[in-house]
Amino acid sequence: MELWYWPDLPGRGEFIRLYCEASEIEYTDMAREQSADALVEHMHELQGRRPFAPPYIVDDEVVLGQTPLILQYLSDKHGLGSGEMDVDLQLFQLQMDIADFVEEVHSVHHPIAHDLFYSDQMDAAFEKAAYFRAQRIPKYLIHFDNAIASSGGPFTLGQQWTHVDTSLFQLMEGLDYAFPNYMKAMQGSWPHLEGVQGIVPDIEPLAEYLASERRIEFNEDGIFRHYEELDDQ
Ligand SMILES: N[C@@H](CCC(=O)N[C@@H](CS)C(=O)NCC(=O)O)C(=O)O
Repeated sequence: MELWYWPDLPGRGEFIRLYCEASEIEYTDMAREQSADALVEHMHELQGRRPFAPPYIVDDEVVLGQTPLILQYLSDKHGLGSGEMDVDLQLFQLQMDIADFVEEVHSVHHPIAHDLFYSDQMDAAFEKAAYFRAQRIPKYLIHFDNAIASSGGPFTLGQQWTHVDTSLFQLMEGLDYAFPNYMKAMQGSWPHLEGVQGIVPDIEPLAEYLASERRIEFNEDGIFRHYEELDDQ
């Protein structure tokens, strides 16, 4: 399977990488093997009902974008779901909630336009960040915490981890990176989620990946960016 994503940032691609690594699904990280230019060229070559933006996968005849959909597809294909349609759809629903939240995280440092630099929209970002920390982070994290609690934990499906758990791990890591003061002050507010964050790295193949050079560190080109002025002061 080919994974196409920007080579120098974790971004949305990392949600796919983590799940593949944890589940030992083989993939080639195409733009990391080739280049960002190769990704742009490859996207241009895709025709018709093509993905709007990376990440996307090419798996024989299947060409799919949208992070939640890719994860659901991989889970179904490899028999890694719950085995019950209603539960798998709820996992997909949670994955879409995560995607919505990820978009909001991005819009904190890019509140006006995707194509402008952060430095061109800092004032609006400062205002947006205060609202985001006060209202949106708690609203989403309590929602995810409740989802885990309802299964009895430690994962979203009790003893069985799924793509939702690897994604929640990445989400929490990203928030810790972007808003360290806020996350420290709020520690203990979402204990089940913090539990998932602590336990996901113990999934064996994942531990190896996380310690490897293949794991891309968070940086200021990605979705989770650390700008001191956007964190609690
Ligand atoms: N909803 C999509 C969003 C995809 C997306 O926005 N990808 C970013 C990179 S993380 C991109 O390259 N966007 C280009 C654009 O929006 O013009 C998903 O969850 O995968």
